[in-house]
Formats: sequence, C-alpha cells, structure tokens
Amino acid sequence: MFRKTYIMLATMLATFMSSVFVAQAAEDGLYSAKPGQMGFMQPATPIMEDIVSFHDLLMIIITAITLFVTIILIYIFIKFNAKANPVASKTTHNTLLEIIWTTVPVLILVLISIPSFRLLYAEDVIPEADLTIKATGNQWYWSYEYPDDGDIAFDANILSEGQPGYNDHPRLLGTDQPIVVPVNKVVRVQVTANDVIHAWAVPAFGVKIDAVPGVLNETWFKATKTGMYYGQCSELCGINHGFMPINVKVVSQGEYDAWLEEAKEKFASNDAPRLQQFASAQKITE
Ligand SMILES: [Cu+2]
Repeated sequence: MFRKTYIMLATMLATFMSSVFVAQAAEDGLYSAKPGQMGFMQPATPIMEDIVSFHDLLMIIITAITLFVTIILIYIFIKFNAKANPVASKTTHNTLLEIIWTTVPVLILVLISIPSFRLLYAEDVIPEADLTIKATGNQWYWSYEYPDDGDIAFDANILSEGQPGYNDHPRLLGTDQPIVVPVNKVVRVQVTANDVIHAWAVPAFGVKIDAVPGVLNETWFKATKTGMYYGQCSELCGINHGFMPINVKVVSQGEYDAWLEEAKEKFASNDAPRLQQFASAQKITE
C-alpha cells in the first residue's frame, strides 16, 4: 500500500520536474525566464525596474515580520506553557505595549505606501508619447494599428508548428507579425477589444491592461534594451485564450524607420487586414 503511494508520488514529481525543465530550456535566453531562475524575468523598462525593487523591499519587510512573529510564538510556547508557568499572570492591559503594537504596523504601512503610490502614479500617467499603437483583442489574436505612422494595420496570429519562423520563438509565444517599436522611446498603447474581455500584457515591460469592448484603455512603456519581448493575453477569453501571444520587437530608431517604410507598403490600411481577420477566425472555429 505504502509502496504504491510512494511510487505514484515519485512518478508525479518526476513528471512535474521534467515538464518544468523542458519548458525552461525552450525559453532560455529570449528575454524570458532562465532555468532555475528565482524572481522576475529581466526588466526592460524603468517601470519594471521599479516594480522589481518594490517587490524586493516588500520581501524584506514580509520576511522580517514573519521571523519576528515566529520567534515570539516559539518563545511563548516554551516560556509560558502549563508546565513551565503553572500560575498564569492576570495582566489584562498594558498601555505602552498597546500603543506600540498599533503605531508600528501603521508606520510599516506608511513606509510601504510611499513607493507603492509613486509606482501606481508612474504607471498610470502617460508621459508625452513618441509613438502610439492601438491593440485590439479578438477571439483569438491581436490586431494592431499605428495611427500616427501612416495608418498601418495588421493582425498578429500565433505561429503553429511547421510554419516558417516557428522555431525562432519559445513554445506558444511566437506570432507571424511582431509589433516593432524604437528603443528608448515612450510608446503609448491604446487597448480595446472586439468581442470579449482580453488583456494586453508584457511582463518584461511591467505592462498589463484589460482590453474591454467599447472601452479604450491606455498604458505605456519605454523599452531601454533592444530585443524580442513576449507577452500573452492575460484575461480568460475563451477556448484559445492561451494561443494569442504578443511579440514586441524593440529596435534602434534607424531600424524602426526602415521597418516603417516597408510596413507602410505591406500593411497599408485597406481591406486586406479585415479579410485576413475573417480567414483566421474561420480557421480557428473549423
Ligand atoms: Cu484573450
């Protein structure tokens, strides 16, 4: 009986571990988590750097509080158990102690609230933008528009196995068309949806915002390192929720300008993206 349970547990553990290692190996290096990594992936914007340091500060505070409470509890268990302390004290109030255990937590919360509100404000208030991109969530792909730069519009569909470029991305994270942005520029992202609620999220940028039909939400990022960044729809939106990844390619201004020229021809606003949209929606429902 025990042996059976033991074998079952060992098998479960082995399966879990191997799946973790395989997933990590596939994602190694491409601005996603590395094998054995603790904590967040590499931040690529000042906002994400602030999020990481805020997290680290909270981690120190949480650890200190947990250790403090644990030590006090152990001390009480040993010193004041019925054997060690048969006659209990009748003390019911201690004004000084009560003032301390009220004010100290308040001070800790104030200490936390300062960087917290500063970060919330920085995320919410969009600096003057160099570039605007509109992202529209669809079941189950993203549509993008560059309204300021020649009315470019295109869809980004997930790459499935066998398609060209599939092996250049971590599993389930590649799209047939990344959005391209210049490095060190403020990019405003306007986010909405066509059908149900989706969410546009790129962890390395510290960006996650709901895409709600009929609502135009806004967020921003300023990527400070070039490279390909990955994100996913982060709101349960239907059967293919896990198959609408986000690719953001951060390039130099020169490369961006060159891409823009090419894209203006390739994705000029006409009926093409819409036809493509229907075609891809049909493919999924078939
Ligand atoms: Cu979605």
